Amino acid sequence: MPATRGFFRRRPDGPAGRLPPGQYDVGGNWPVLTAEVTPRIDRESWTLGVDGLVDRPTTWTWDEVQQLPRSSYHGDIHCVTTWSKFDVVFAGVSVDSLLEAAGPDPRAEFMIAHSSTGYTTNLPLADVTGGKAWVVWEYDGRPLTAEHGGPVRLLVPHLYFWKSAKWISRLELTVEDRAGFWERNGYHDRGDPWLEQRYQGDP
Ligand SMILES: Nc1nc2c(c(=O)[nH]1)N[C@H]1C(S)=C(S)[C@@H](COP(=O)(O)O)O[C@H]1N2
Ligand SMILES: [Mo]
Repeated sequence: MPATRGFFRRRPDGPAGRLPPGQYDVGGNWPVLTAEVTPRIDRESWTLGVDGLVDRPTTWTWDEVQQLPRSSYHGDIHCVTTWSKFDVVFAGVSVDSLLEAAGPDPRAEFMIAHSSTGYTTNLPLADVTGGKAWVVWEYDGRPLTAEHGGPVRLLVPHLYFWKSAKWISRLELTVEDRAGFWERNGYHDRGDPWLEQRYQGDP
């Protein structure tokens, strides 16, 4: 019986099974994808709020957020424009730590991440709890640069990277799923790269 053509074709995907469908390894580059003008935000005036359906709406200054337990991510990221980047290292604080302080209302099911620029993205709460999401200010041991969302961005690496809002200022917990910037423009509400949830209407 002839082997199925293509079955053993070598895939340029590095370690086996590491590249989600339709993605390629961008290697050492880190593309910048920004819809708005890059804002210049200084750490001294930056704050982060967690509000909406929480018991204790909380705001952290730069110094206060540094006091929270440090948490880091070492792994891969995947952009819907088809690049993936392996072995990135980010450090900051886990979203769990922020939510623990704010006390989510049991009715909350979604989180809207707001950038100070007006960019938003919606996420199921289940995708940002349980050690799956971070608020980060370091990349490879250095301060996150402005073009990549510095001083502070969201990081939700198991979903397409448009969910990782840059320049975040506010995390809002909600009952209803409210489409964010790219979601209103046709991108998927969840965005799991392994399920290829690129556009509204994908599985
Ligand atoms: N505020 C804001 N956050 C954003 C974006 C943006 O345009 N504005 N682009 C998103 C998209 S589509 C991607 S792929 C990543 C890109 O992050 P990078 O520029 O650091 O690679 O940021 C996401 N977060
Ligand atoms: Mo993206």
